Parts: sequence; C-alpha cells; structure tokens
Amino acid sequence: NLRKPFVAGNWKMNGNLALVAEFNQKLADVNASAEVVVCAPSLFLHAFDKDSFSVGTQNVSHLDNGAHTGELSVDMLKEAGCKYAIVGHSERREDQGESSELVALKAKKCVAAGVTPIICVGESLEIREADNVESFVGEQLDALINAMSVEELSKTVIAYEPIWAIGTGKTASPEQAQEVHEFIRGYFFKVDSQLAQGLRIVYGGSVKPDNAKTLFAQNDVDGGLIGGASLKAEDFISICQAAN
Ligand code: G2H
Repeated sequence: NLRKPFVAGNWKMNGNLALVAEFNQKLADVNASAEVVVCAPSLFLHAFDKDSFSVGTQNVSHLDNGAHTGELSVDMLKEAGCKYAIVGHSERREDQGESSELVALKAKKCVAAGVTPIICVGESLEIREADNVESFVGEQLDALINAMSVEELSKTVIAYEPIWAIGTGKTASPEQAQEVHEFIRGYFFKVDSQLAQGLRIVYGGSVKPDNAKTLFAQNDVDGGLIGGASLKAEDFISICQAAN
C-alpha cells in the first residue's frame, strides 16, 4: 500500500485544556504506523505538544487576512503550527450553509499555504434511500475537481462521512464504506490515475475501537476521521493503532 494510513480526531465543540494535557501525556508514545492528527477547538491548539502527533483546525477561511470578524486565515494556522484543517464537514455545510464551491475554495487556500485540507463529503439518509449516493457525492467531488489542479488535489485528504452515520452510533458497514470509497477513488482515477492511487480517503461516522479494524481493512479505506471516540485518549489511541 503506497498510502500512509491517516487517523484524525475531530473534537468538534468539545474538550478543555485538561483534556489537551491528558492527550499530550497519553499520546506521547502513541505507537501507530498511521499519521495521527487531533483537530481540537482552535483556542486549545497552542497547548498541544506537536512532537508525536499533529494538530489541525475544524474550519478555515478561504480569504486572506483582513476585515473578516471571527475568521481564521491559513497564515494564522501555519503560524500556530497547524498542519491540517478540516473543511466542509457536514455540520458546517448544514449549520453555516457552506456550499461545495466554498469548500473547494477553502481547500485550495489550504494547499497553497502548505496546510493539508481534510475535505469532507457524504450523503444524508434521504439521498441514500433514494439511491442517489453516487450522483450526490460525485457533485461534491466535481466542485473540488473544477477548482483544483491534479497537483493541488494530491495534497488533500478526502473524508467520506455518511451523514446518517455521524454521532448516531450507526456505522456504515465495512462493505458500504468500501463501496463509496471505491467510487470516490474511481472518480479521481478519471482525472488522473496517479492522483487516485496516492489519494488518502478516510472514513468518518461512529468509528469506535471495536469497529475500526474491519473498516480500515477495506481496500480503499485509508484511515478515519473520528468524532465522539476521539474525546477519550485510550479509545482514540486504539483506533490509531487499528490503522496500519
Ligand atoms: C463524523 C465523525 C467525525 P462521529 O462527524 O467527523 O463524528 O465519529 O462522532 O460520528
């Protein structure tokens, strides 16, 4: 496998400095072959030891520094030692109305600054039940492909997160995950075969220590984006170790 496994925690709007200290201590000797990232609330990122794992934000602006109250720029991320930024999480697409075009601009901005965007895509239950997963996810990917060059795309991580599996305890079965991951890789294959082969596509949605291994064992699943289970150091570590 030419793709290094990748596991990122997404704390969402949770955690505190005590949890940061616990992670610093417990993840200090995390023995994982995966690349390990913690995307915690931005205000806590300064307090992480960034030696044995990397940190990222959960969002970033597509704009340069300027009069944009409440936003964080890629330059600020860089200065704060963030190597990653989640963009286009379904919660932001829903709560903040982020479009696929805006998500693509954010991803492009990250790549230009040397920050790796973890770009989220995925369908709702309604879309799955109507059998429209491929056309829906395909449109989300089109926005990226239209906005970014092959080289830019190769510097991203794609996270497939079926919305119906997020925080619900309903995980996609390993077969369901593999099916969509294969579709996504195939979609990029039409753009550039090398890009598709090297691109890391990770799964998100109720990944837990007891289901991580079978999910990560699927051919086109290169790791995970972990929400709830990333708030407990032991659980997160065991998920990181399940990716190899
Ligand atoms: C999906 C995931 C992390 P959870 O949102 O991005 O969260 O693992 O809690 O379903």
